[in-house]
Amino acid sequence: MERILERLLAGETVSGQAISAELGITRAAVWKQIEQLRALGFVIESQGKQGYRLLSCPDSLMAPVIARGLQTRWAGRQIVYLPSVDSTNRRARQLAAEGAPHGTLVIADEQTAGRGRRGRGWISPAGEGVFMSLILRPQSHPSEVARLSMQTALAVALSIAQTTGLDARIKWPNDIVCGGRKVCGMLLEMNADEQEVHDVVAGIGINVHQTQFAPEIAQTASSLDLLSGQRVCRAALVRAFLEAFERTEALAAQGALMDAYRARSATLGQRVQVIAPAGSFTGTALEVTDSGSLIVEDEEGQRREVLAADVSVRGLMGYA
Ligand code: BT5
Repeated sequence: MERILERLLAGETVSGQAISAELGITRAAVWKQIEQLRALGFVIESQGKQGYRLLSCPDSLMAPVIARGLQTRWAGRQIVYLPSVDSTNRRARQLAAEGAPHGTLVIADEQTAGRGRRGRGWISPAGEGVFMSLILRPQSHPSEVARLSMQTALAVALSIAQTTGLDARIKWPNDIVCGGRKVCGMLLEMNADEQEVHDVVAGIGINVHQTQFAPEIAQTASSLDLLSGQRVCRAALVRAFLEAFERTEALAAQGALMDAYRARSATLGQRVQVIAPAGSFTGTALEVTDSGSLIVEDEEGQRREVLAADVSVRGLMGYA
């Protein structure tokens, strides 16, 4: 179906006969796939002998729709689209273990067991969000992987801002907030030994079309449609993310990543409450270190290093 869609997206009228010859399938099979695309919301005109022509696309995440006009060198050059999956991170880790190349994107319309950090879940209703995992094969030592987490967060914030006009900000360590609400969570998982990183899977869940939320997140979550007052195109958002990710790599190479990150941070420079198993304290968030931890100056003027794994950080003005 993706091959036919690719041909139709090229904008030409394609004859059933040409497709059947090209793909080595019968004309009846071509017709069946055209019907399947129509059932997914693609409006396809039949022009008798001349063939088929695509008139309009639904809000689809199928690979050829995302790939149309994508301006990247490596990010998302291979896209694995799944209508439904348990977790794109789990699937991406499997594909990475099987040798999937750097930049492969795994994306789904629905997750049945979306994962958050530390055994928490990510609510992933069908057709309402973007659930994706980017496979990265960095040439770096495990200690440098924190940089990828900053790059991912910055790229998501930039792509949301570009696509919707919203002031998307990074809430350390792994959320994107708009208007004080969580619209995105990220989960980076790494496969490494002491010397070498084999691969990193950057998992990203973005709330796009939701108008209702489960009670446990109703006070903290929102969606891009609700906040922007427009229907956001998911494929355009994904393209913007992939393009922004490559830009963040250039920023990192120029030593300019931290400044760009700081400019998009909801946390740095703010008064925060650090909630840790060893006790809570309030202070001012000063910086994120190269290893990804947060430096907070407490009430006594002491600089304290806060590791992402152990704590929850809340702004004093509510969730963000
Ligand atoms: C995260 O964890 O925020 C990371 C979420 C990563 C999800 C992506 S989707 C694609 C990829 N494949 C996966 O399986 N995962 C990644 P954490 O900081 O632990 O936050 C989880 C908490 O956020 C939950 O316990 C809920 O309270 C809340 N939550 C769950 N679903 C949400 C949603 N859709 N919107 C806002 N908050 C949500």
